[in-house]
Amino acid sequence: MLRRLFIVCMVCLFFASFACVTAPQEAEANPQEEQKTIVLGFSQLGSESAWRNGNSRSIQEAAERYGIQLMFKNALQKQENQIKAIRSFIAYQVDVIVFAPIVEDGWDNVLAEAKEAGIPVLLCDRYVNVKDESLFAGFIGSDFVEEGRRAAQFLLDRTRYFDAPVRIVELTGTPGSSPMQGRAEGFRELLANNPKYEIVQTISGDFLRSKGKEKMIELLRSVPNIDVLFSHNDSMTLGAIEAIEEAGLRPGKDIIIISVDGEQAAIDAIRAGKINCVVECTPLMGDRVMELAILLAMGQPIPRKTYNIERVFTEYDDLTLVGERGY
Ligand code: GZL
Repeated sequence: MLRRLFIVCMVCLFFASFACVTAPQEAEANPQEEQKTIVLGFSQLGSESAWRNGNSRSIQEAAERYGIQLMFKNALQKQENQIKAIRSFIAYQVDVIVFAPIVEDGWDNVLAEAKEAGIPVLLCDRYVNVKDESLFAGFIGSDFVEEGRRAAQFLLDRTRYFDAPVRIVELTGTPGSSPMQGRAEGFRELLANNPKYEIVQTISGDFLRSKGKEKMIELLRSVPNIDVLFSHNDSMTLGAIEAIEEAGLRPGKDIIIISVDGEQAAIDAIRAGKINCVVECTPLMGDRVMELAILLAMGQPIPRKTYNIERVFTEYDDLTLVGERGY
């Protein structure tokens, strides 16, 4: 029996060697055969922040590096534009659809159309809330709940010796978006059992610098004795800092400021003593998006969730070690 098995293996090896010998000739026989280029449809939600613009650049530059044909559509903050873009990708029969959903709800129908068309979908940056999670192949981005926890942990450490109450105001991101919901949840989770901390007012700045300033002016007028600002992104934080200074207060000293993202201007503001902590949320995930998209185009499975590796920047760090942020 063993002898027969040995012979079978040798025969297979023999024919395999011919295959190896003929393969290059076969390849030369079809020099005209085009290497198929992957076509990727990307729906970007808008241009609301330095983070978003950095994310768009990262996607576009990575597609170039990976030789992927990119159809890039900017929805200018409107979900209906993202749905139209996804439908156009389906009509064009792209190989893969990637999108950053502006909010979590409202995607079931268009994702069912993509599934019907046999086009895999990768979520980039933000998550969706759909009945059937088979409508998308996976997600790459940040753990927003963990980002909220990291913000709260800094606050607990920074105000350990503060007397009660520590009065907090919160500038939140786009209502219904996964970063807004996750950051708020994680922040509250760590403060829940500590009555010293009061979230006195929470108001949406929609991730926009202009709205961050506008809402901080309102908070300064309506909320007495603010001790802490927790802001869901650096753009709103930078707007809020303007409002705090125009009110004659010192950001980072009279009001402790905790932000999220890690854009260059925010790191510079820590160095200037105007922000106390920035929880990193990187937009620079283009290469990893392309690698996942190539696997999907090849019909390969990908992880359901791929998280970016991120850190926390604080006023206690040696920020001379932090290079150019790239966004
Ligand atoms: C987070 C991302 C958020 C950023 C904001 O992954 O979706 O949107 O925190 C951006 O700066 O506008």
